[in-house]
Amino acid sequence: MSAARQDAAVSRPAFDVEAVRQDFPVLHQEVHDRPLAYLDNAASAQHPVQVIEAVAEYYRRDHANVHRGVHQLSQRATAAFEGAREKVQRFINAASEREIIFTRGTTEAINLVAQSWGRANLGPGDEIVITHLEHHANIVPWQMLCEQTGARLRVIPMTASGEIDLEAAREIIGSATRLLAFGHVSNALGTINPVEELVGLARAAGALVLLDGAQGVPHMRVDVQALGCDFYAFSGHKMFAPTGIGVLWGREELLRAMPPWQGGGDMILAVSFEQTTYNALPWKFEAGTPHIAGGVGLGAAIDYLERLDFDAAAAWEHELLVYGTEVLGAIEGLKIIGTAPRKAAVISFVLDGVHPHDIGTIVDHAGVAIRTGHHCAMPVMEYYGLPATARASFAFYNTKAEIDRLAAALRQAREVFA
Ligand code: 7TS
Repeated sequence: MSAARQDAAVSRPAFDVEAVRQDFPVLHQEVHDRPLAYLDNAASAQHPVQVIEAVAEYYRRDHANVHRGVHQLSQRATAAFEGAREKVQRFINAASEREIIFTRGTTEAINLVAQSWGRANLGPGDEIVITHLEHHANIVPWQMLCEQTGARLRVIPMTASGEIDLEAAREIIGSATRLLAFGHVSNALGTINPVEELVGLARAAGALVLLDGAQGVPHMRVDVQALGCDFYAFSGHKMFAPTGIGVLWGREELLRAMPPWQGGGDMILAVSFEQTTYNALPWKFEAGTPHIAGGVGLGAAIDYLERLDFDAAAAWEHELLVYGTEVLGAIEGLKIIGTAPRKAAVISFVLDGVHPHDIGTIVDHAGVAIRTGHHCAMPVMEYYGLPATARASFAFYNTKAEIDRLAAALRQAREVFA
């Protein structure tokens, strides 16, 4: 969220977190006889009852295969699934619903671009540029593509605060760069990356830009046209929708020119053994029966977010970040990893003398769910010389009391291992 937007949000009425929590049934339970504090939202967020009900209603009443039946149920399922596509289009301000490709998630969306656009367009002498901060989903598909095409992968280094080194970016992005791919927000550290500057560098070099938006969409309003990128990938399950559904947005003229990457039903207009004619956008990239209920759930999640005061929710998340940084930072022996000035509500940390996995187990016994490990960003861990970190990641339904409980459990962990 931009500073201006945050300022605007501050003047709004306070965010009613207790009311919002009532929408999320999963939060109201005990684990290990303690109330659950769910602080692992960067891995996967929870679902409001509105999403759960929309999916249940779809299965109770409307389920059939899409795009093929003239019967009532198939028509309803198609309307619900295609309706969700329109909601996504409006939510991210895409120019048309033809630009919204449903995928299994961010990972599949990035692989689609690598295998379709990449294989058709790259060869020896071409460079793909990523950054040191990437999730494995924005590293490995490009390594595979480089092996297949002879293109070269280059990596913009990071700085000690967990930011992309822009000086180095200026040197690395150049006339050989065909694609710059980077995360909107780092999942391991929470850094909000400088999209405008990086898009500017790529544009000046004549390169395309893919943004991995897995951690962007849940935390800030995304307008793909304003961002100026060419592809934007994200996952439903990090934005309160089901797993197994995600989105690749791409500029229509690019998608139109790209070959399909998987063949099968639904992605064709006509098939004979001599020749196949592919379907129009977006179905050209959606071979096989899609995750219809997931699409319905994603649409319901967007409806939910649009009814919520999203700016107030984002301001609350920011308040949680500031509070958590203060409270956790005050714990003796605790070091926060990732201290960029612009961060989403993610706090990665290590605790002197306690392995992150032990931290995870101890806080779990206090009812607090956090993630520990390399967060599928092994190069980031390697940069800091760490095998793993513990990571608390907040959603707008989290509270300061939950952060206090995490802090208390961490103090206890220190004592146990002292
Ligand atoms: N990119 C980023 C920035 C991510 O955070 C993740 C998942 C992905 C890509 C892959 O998304 P998927 O839905 O296709 O799996 N990140 C995490 C995480 O931080 N902890 O668990 C999954």
